[in-house]
Amino acid sequence: MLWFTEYYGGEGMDLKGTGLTFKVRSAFSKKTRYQELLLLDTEDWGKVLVLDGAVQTTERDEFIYHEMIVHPACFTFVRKIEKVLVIGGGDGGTVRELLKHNPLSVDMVEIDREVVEFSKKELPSISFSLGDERVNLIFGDGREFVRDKEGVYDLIIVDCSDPVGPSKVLYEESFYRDCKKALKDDGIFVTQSESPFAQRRVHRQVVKELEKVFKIVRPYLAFIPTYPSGMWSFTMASDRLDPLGAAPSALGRLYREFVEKNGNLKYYNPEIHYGAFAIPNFVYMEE
Ligand code: AG3
Repeated sequence: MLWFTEYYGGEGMDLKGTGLTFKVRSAFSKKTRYQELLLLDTEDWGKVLVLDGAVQTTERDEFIYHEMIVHPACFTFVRKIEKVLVIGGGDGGTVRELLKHNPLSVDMVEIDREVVEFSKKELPSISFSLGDERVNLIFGDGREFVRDKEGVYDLIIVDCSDPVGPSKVLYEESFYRDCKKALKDDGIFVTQSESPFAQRRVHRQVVKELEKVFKIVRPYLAFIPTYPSGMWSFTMASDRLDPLGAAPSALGRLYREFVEKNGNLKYYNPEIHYGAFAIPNFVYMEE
């Protein structure tokens, strides 16, 4: 019998002696140019994609992460979403959810081509939208890509791994500044912002850096069972649009129209939209 444990305790982790263990039917691993890629076929979670020892996505709970990194921002727009940029997101789950909002185009800049190719083959239920004609796949460095863009995007989503290895630069103030410049005036920026319980320092740092750059910064939560501690966060930032400013009646109407076209979502709904922004006291308390 084979078991895999993600051990918590690396850089940025406040938990030092805890892990999450999966019973594994089979495993495949490969070193790419950027990281170690591992695919597990597990008893409980379906296929699980692991990068450098950190669980990125599982077939059973990926819907939570991917719905929550996309829909709160998309339902904050009252106008049509035209151009979107995704940085990272190699498994394709973020693009799959984005396309439900019918943007004109999605540029996705992923550093590791092999993660995309591998996900296309092994995780089709997550990656199937990557072949859509509105999606422009760019293999390269997202940090570099945004540097010279100005006023292009309605929405930028950073779907990255922990701040170690290739993702480290995606947690810096200068990157957030370049993203703001790449956005239209009423654009929205969203990043995954780690676990407020297991990586509280990193989470707080993300929020602090974003507050230096954007007028409105709103961290929010989702429950993701296979990530460290299960308590996960995202942070939305904008100079103009506030997810809590959307009128419940208008948002409810948009949501009903959305569901008529796309069918029901599995996690996000209008109640979650407002509720997710409620943060427990300990997260921002001084020690
Ligand atoms: N990206 C965020 C994963 C972070 C998980 N961290 C960990 N297991 N230590 C997920 C990418 C999904 N598209």
